[in-house]
Amino acid sequence: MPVEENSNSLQLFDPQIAKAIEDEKRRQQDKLILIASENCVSNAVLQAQGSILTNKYAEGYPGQRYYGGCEYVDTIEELARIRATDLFGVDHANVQPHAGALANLAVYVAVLQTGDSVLGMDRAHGGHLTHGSPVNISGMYYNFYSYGVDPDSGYLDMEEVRRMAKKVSPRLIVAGASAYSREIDFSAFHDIAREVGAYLMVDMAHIAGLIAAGLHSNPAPFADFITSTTHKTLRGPRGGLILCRQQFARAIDKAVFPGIQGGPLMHIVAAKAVAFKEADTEEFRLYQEQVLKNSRALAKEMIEMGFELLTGGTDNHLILVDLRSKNISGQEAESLLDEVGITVNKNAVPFDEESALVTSGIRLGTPSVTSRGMKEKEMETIAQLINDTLESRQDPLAISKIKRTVREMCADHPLYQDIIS
Ligand code: DSN
Repeated sequence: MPVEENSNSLQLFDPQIAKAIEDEKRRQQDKLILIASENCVSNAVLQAQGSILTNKYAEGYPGQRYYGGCEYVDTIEELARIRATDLFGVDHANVQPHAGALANLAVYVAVLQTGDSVLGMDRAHGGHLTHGSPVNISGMYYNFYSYGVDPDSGYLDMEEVRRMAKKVSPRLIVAGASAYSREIDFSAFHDIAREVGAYLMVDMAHIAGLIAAGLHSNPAPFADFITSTTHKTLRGPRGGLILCRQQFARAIDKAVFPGIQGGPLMHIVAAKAVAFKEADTEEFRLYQEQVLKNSRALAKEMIEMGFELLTGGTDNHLILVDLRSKNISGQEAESLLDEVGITVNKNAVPFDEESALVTSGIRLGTPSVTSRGMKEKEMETIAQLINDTLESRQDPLAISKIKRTVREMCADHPLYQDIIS
């Protein structure tokens, strides 16, 4: 059978996978996705990502490949690199990392020796798995120490960062978080790194879209290395990105390939290029402004409903809710909320006494619902629905009513035009 004929018939050839994709599409349409690291991409990004570029091997870099026939993928990768460097104002971009975790690993491989000291944010305080968790390769191969947030305010404690940096003399300091709702002071991190003679890496994965839109300070003037994913606030395809000063370009490129990866995923690189182009538009800037407005509106309403938020609010796209005063675990809240159609993730709060699988908090983010066109009014309703769900968990009638309201809100804000509710 000609490949085209075969590949046009997913439904006929593999109905199980076709059905699972349709079911997932329906799930995304019918639920309010408040997972702070998720978003929904444009049709242009989807088109590039689902293209025939998946057929091409292109180990190496534009102009220096290990395979023939790379003239068009060279164009694509060059466009992606130029757009990324222009967007964030940096010298060099490597657009090949398959994921944020691999972008981080590539920086470690480029600048560290096994056993070197590194200072990163405590995962239990909002840091990331790849910032030195003992179960991750970062924590296994390097000697990670951690800094955390102030126990009273919940804000990053820069004096603690300085104290730790002086104590452990790290070769690298990692700034950036996956569950921290306040602006990060990259200039202060830079000063501390210089004081102790360390490199500074900023993992901007969560806030990359806000930075691209000029709504969060840009780490470019301060960091030696910037890593990111491309699929969170940046709203591109699932993947990673490294930005750096020119002096580190060669070391970073070598660390990505042949250091830790083989062939790049050229369909993803093309989709990244599309996303960088989208991020350079006025429409994207307005979208990010709305992400922030929505996050603040959600925070305000949650506080009015009696929820405790870490740091008492937010400067970015996410909020962290401490559920200890509500007498419910993060795990139970996640499951109850998903049941009514509100998808969140349980999240440890700083100084949490529960295990990582139970936790005392939930993390809520606004990128995905904002991509669907929801605004402050909908955020107020969502806060009310979250409160009602947790308060009425024993009341099947109230729960049915909440489910109906969620469905109606989702139907009013279609995810993609071809999904008709
Ligand atoms: N797992 C992502 C998050 O949810 O924040 C980070 O990689």
